[in-house]
This record gives sequence, C-alpha cells and structure tokens, in this order.
Amino acid sequence: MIKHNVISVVLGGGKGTRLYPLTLQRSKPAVPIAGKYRLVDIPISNCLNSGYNRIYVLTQYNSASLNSHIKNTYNFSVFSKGFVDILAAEQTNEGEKWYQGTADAVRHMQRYLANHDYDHLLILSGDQLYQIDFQEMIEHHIESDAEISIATIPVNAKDATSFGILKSDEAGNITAFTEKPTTDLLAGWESEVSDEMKAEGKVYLASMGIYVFNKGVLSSMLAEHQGMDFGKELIPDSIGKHHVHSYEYRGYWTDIGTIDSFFEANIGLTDDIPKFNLFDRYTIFTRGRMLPPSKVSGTTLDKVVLADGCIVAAERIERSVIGVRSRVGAGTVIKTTYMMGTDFYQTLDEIKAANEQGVPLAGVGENCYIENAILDKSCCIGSNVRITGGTHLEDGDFDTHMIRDGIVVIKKRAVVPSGTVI
Ligand code: ADQ
Ligand code: ADP
Repeated sequence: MIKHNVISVVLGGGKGTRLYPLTLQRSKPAVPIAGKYRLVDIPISNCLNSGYNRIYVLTQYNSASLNSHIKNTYNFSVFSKGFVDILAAEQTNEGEKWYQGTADAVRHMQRYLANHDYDHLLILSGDQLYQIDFQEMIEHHIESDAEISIATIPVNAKDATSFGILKSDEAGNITAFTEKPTTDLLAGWESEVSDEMKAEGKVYLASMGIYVFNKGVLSSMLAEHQGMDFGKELIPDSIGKHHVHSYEYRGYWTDIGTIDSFFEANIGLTDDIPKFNLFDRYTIFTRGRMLPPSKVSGTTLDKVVLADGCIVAAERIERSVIGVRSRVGAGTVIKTTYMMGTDFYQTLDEIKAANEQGVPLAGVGENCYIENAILDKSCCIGSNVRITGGTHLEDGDFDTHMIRDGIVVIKKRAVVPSGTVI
C-alpha cells in the first residue's frame, strides 16, 4: 500500500538542440529509444513502478507524436486518480512563448497543482536512463526530515563539469552546491566515497537533477525568487535556507541529452547484461502496438535488439538496435547502429510502384553497409549505400543527414538514393 501523497513533474525538455536532428520534428520526450519506447516512457515508468500515478510532463512544444503517444499509452481506469498530462509552453497565454528554464516551467504549471491534494512534489529530468524506486527516496526524505531532497551519484572529474556538484555532512545534509564547475574550480569539492568509487576516480557527488520538495516549499521559493533554473539558481540558493538532503543512489544512471550519450545508451542495450536492463521484472511502459512478430531470413544476428514487426533479409547485423517495422534488404551489413524503425508498412502495390519509379523503399535496401549511425524513423535508404560513421568524419549538417561526434544521423523520412556514400 502506497502511503505517500506525491505528484510527479517530468521536465520534458528545453529546445532539445543537443539532440538535433532527432528533435527537429518532434518534442524531446517523443524521441524514440530502444526500438519501441519514447524518452518520456523512462521517467513515467519509474514513477508508475514506484506507485506514483499522477504525472505532469512539461515540454517546450507539443508534437503530434507526443500527444498520440501519451493518449494511447497512459490510460488509467475510471477508479484510479491517475493521469499523465502534457503541459506545453506554447499553450500558456502569459508572457513569453518558451519556458525560460526548468524552474520557470514549474512556476507556470503551479496553477494546475492547486487542484490537487499532495504532500510531496517529485521533479524529474526527461532525458535520463535509469531504474529507481522513488518510494525509497521519498521514505528517506521523510525520515531525514528534509524540506528538499536531491538524488546524488558519484562521478569522476571529467563528468563533474557537466553536473551540479555538492558537498554533504555525515548525516547527508547538503552544505554546498555548485552548478557545472569548471575543472579549475573542482579542487576542494571531493566527497567521502566508497573504496570502489574512489578506485574509479568517482569522488565528486553529482546532482542527478531529481528533486523532492515538500508541499509549499517550492511555491514559496518560486514566489520569493525570480530564478529561472533549478540547477543554476534555486537549488544553490536554497542551501543554508532550507533543510536540503542528499539521497545517494548507487545504481545505473546516465544522462542521454546529447547525440553521443543517446547513441551509447541505445547501443549499450545490446550488451550481454545491459546496465539498463530491459529484460527484468521492472516494466517499462509504452504504447502497445498490434504488430506481427519479426521475420528474419538468412541473417546472422549478433548482439541485436530486434523490435516487433521487422522484415529482415540482411547478411549480418551486429551490436545494433532495430526498431519497429524495420525492413532491411538482402546482402546488407549493419554494425553499431540504432535504426528507429518505420511508422507504417508499405503495401505490395506501393512497393511495386516505388520499384518501378526507382524510389527507395522505407527501411534499408540491398547490399548496403551501415556503421556508427542513427537512422531516424521512416527513412528510405536505397541499395548499395555506404554509411560509415566514425571520428574521421567532421560534424556537419546536410540535406539528408547530420554528423555529430562522428555519428551519422539520417533525418526522419530522409530519402538516401542508391549508391550514396557517406
Ligand atoms: P541539466 O540537465 O544540464 O542539469 P537542464 O538543461 O536545466 O539541466 O535540464 C534539466 C531537465 O529539464 C532536462 O530533462 C531538460 O530537458 C529539461 N528542461 C530544460 N529546460 C526546460 C524547459 N524550459 N522546460 C521544460 N523542461 C526543460 C541538471 C541540473 C544539474 C544536474 C543535472 C543532472 O541542473 O545540477 O547535475 O541536471 O543531469
Ligand atoms: P515520430 O514517431 O517520428 O515521433 P509520429 O508518431 O508523428 O512521429 O509518426 C507517425 C507518422 O507516421 C505520422 O506523421 C503519421 O501521419 C505517419 N503515418 C502513420 N501511418 C501512415 C500511413 N499508413 N501512411 C503514411 N503515413 C503514415
């Protein structure tokens, strides 16, 4: 029996520029991950698995795919008080079109909170991969008599510059906080960590951007403070004024806000025992699609996560995630690639017509070689195409694709003609 009275708020994304071109046509929470899910499914599933089913998703702009995904996935029974509601910045009539930052986003949604009975507000990032039991965190928050709790994890010096870094006393009270310190400012911010963490050089305690606030504490902070961001303004200013506690998390957690980390997180799912384990008792919820099983002929599959409804005749696929309804032609080799899949099947008549006109079909054609790439949804790659991502490639933006950190990202619905070499 859940005894906590919690409302969760998922910070669904700023403009998502670090994930371009995946966020060119959709809002960040709607970006497809792991072959059949969307980014927003991760924080929502963490909430639902923890027994908290009242969830707001704050996003900068609404997209058709986000709406239809939420509407078709998170339907609660009429006997439940559960909901997952999207609040998009463009829908508010007040002031600027965009939320000016994470705290500003929550400031704008406060009027919705007034309609609810709750004791704690759980604020989550929308672009992280992790499995956490928030009940434990709330329990810890209550036991330590905190007004604000921040989930924390040890990181090394290289990563420390991308996070909020904090210090806490023996009881776990946070005594100091600095947002994304530069390397030269890191000295003195080391924390006492386990020998195992010390051996990995993870001596800095980072904020995971996951906060618990007591009811009333956040609203009074937002009223007193003009700050727009949690990490830059509200959290640093709360130290010393409020009882802020650290909840130390020791499981797997990773930020997936950039193309590089997004790619790594997806490819990591193909490991023998992935750090983010889809094959566990823990359910990740997503839209249930009525897709047929995948059909494979003549293909060697090695470390492949293959979603439903695929038609694969490739020669070899390795260390790759192949999304729903993907079609891969004969003779093709795919390595270390995340193929998101296709939104719809082409009928036999459509396939015949496309072949007659020499237009590539949705998916990947025959005799292609694809390595170190992300293929966004519904792209049409012809035959004899070579895409070889890697550090030899310079970043750039082209008609059909973008190159970021050596990863070739084929844009949604792009048509890549037969014989193309990237
Ligand atoms: P960042 O992730 O860099 O650091 P931020 O860019 O504010 O901080 O994003 C936090 C979350 O809010 C992300 O999911 C982002 O997409 C979303 N977001 C950003 N702007 C938004 C807006 N205007 N409206 C809605 N959502 C928005 C934060 C903390 C650090 C901490 C890291 C951990 O500031 O202290 O270490 O998270 O990842
Ligand atoms: P994404 O998954 O890339 O975030 P959407 O969920 O909006 O974006 O993708 C679904 C898209 O696929 C929609 O634009 C929809 O119109 C299109 N689509 C779905 N079924 C068909 C179909 N049978 N023929 C053509 N387009 C289709």
